[in-house]
Parts: sequence; structure tokens; C-alpha cells
Amino acid sequence: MTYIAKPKFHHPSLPKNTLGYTHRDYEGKISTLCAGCGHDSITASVIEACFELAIEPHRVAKISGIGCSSKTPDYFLNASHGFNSVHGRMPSVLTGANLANRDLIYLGVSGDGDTASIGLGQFAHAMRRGVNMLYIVENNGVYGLTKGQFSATADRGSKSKRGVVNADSHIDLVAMALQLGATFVARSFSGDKEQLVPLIKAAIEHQGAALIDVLSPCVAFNNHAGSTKSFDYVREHNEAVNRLDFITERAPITVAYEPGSVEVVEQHDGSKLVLRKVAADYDAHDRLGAMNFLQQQAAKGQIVTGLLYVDRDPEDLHAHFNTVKTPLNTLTEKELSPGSAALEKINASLR
Ligand SMILES: Cc1ncc(C[n+]2csc(CCOP(=O)(O)OP(=O)(O)O)c2C)c(N)n1
Ligand code: SF4
Ligand SMILES: [Mg+2]
Repeated sequence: MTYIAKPKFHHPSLPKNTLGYTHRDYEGKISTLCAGCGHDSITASVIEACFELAIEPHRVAKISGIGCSSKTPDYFLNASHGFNSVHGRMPSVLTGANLANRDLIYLGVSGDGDTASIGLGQFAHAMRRGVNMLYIVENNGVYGLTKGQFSATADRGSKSKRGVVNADSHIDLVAMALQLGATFVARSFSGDKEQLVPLIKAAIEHQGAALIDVLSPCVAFNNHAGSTKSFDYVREHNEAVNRLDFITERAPITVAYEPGSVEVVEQHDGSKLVLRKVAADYDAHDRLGAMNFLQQQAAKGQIVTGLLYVDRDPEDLHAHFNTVKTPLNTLTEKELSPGSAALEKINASLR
């Protein structure tokens, strides 16, 4: 694979986070994507979110499939663990890594082709099992890397660059994630950093399966009139239900809000999600309500964005399996081989 390493030069006056790192410490190689690709804006938001959260890059495992979107982990978090897996197989590779070491932050990066076509089964099972991760879909409605065929998220009736009309129904990954039991479900737009950065921060801190479906226009193959995933279309039809601010457990809430327009949701680690409601009656804790709202707005041609659902009390796969807290690679021989008395006890419990 060709790539261009970034020069290591850091300007001395670059702002630093609480760890003393600058944005440069969260960057990766120089992007080889088309100029203007929405995916590069998502990369910028991931870098910003990790910088603001003051994450140690070596605590992150970034795992992807195949596609222009799945190439992006190469463009952020140079010092993190990374695995560019097989087309559609990111969720199972991530699940295995997560089960072996629950101490890392898992960032799954995928495309709409990678997730909604070849990887649909993998996506579904990762969501329903509650794998603790942030799953980002960089959704452009096409297979960008293989030159713009419709993907399964392309809307029926939308037009390809060559004027072909898509006759198939689309898959809504947000609706699926809600149905499958994901505990943090959001949709955003690559061109809306103000909305996307806090969503990424909150999803990273969320202790369960978190999905952010990010509409991310493909400027090479899906940014024309007749497309429903173009910059113009998404801007015109974007309906935000709320705006999110994310506050770590260390920081006080200092921003002033209109009474009634704000809800503070405290997460297990003490961090707080401050939800500024745009649609006053939208309740982000009502799974059924969110599913209804999505369908109603979709029927009107609106694309709903924001934090659509969050479970205040999420559980993850480790809780379901009651697994050991220690990462497997640091278990000692004594713990791995506790002796014949312990084995006898297990055998007796199974008789
Ligand atoms: C098993 C397998 N089948 C097909 C391909 C060809 N292929 C590569 S990327 C891709 C689709 C990528 O689309 P998407 O996930 O939406 O990413 P984008 O490029 O749009 O960001 C396909 C079909 C492949 N690499 N491996
Ligand atoms: S082909 Fe599309 S998705 Fe791929 S880099 Fe270019 S603009 Fe982005
Ligand atoms: Mg795509």
C-alpha cells in the first residue's frame, strides 16, 4: 500500500491537552483519499475527540474492514494498535480482541458497503451482543473504493452518477441498531464537526455497543443532483433532534442553558452528556419512540441526526459472559492453571 508519512515537526506553540500532547500526536499518515471526501472530515473529528478526551493513543485499538472508509484509521492515531481486516469482518476481529483485552478502547471503522452488505451479519451480532466499542460507519451510499456502485444504504429512487435509478429498498443502520439492542445510537454528518466531535467523545466513554452512522459524501461518485447522500441533499434535509456536549467526570458544567431545553445524563464513569434539545419533545432514552420518530421523519424525506438513543445503564458482552477483569495476556500461570481441586469443583458442578 502506498502512503506518505507526515513530517514530525511540531510547532512549539501548538495547544496541548492535559497529557501534554498536541493534535499532531493523534494524527496518522497523510490521507490518500480524494480531495473533499467526507471521510477525511470524520478523521479530523476522531483526532479532535481523542485530543480533547486526552486519551493515551496506545490505549486505543482501531480496527477496520475494506473500503476507502476502512483506510482512514491509517490517517489518525499513529501510535495506536491497528488492524485492517477483511471486507465486512471488522466486528468479529474486534469482538475477539475485546474479549482478550477489555482494557483498550475499541474503535471500529467501516463503510456502508463493508457494514450493510458483506458485513451485515457481523454488524448485527456485534450490536446485539453489546460489544463495548464505538462502531463508526462512514456512510456514502456507494462502494467508493470500487468506483461507485450503489450500496445497500442507497435510497430507493436515488440516482447514480450515470443516471441509473436505484430500485432496491435501503437498509437503515440506525434503525437496525435500535432494533438489535445497541445502547448508544447516533447519526451525524461528516460536515458537522460541532455535532460529531461530542458524539464521538460520548460514544468512546459509553460502556456498551455504540453506533454512529455518519453521512459522509463521496465526492467522486455520489455528490450529484439526484443523490440522497450528497453534501447539498444532506444539508437541506438534516433534522437535528439534539446537540450534545460531553463533559468528563473531572470537569464542572460551566455552560449556561435555557431551563427545560437541557438534560444531563450521567454515565457510569462519572462523565456527563449534556443534551441540548432541538426537538423539545424528543426523548433519547425511549428506544421505541426513537424507532417511530425515525420512520416518520424518513417518510417525510428528513434525515434525523443527533444522539437518538442512549441507555443510561448499559451492559456489555463481558458482563453477559461474566469474564475475568484482567486482560488475558497478563493472567499468571497460577490463575490459568489453578490445579486439580479447582478442576474437580468445575466438573462436579457440571454433573
Ligand atoms: C471479499 C471481498 N469482496 C469484495 C471486495 C471488493 N471491495 C472492496 S471495497 C468494497 C466496497 C467498499 O464500500 P464501502 O464499505 O461503502 O466503503 P467506501 O469505499 O465507500 O468508503 C468492495 C466491494 C473485497 N475487497 N473483498
Ligand atoms: S472514491 Fe469516494 S469515498 Fe473513496 S476517497 Fe474518493 S470521494 Fe472518498
Ligand atoms: Mg461507501
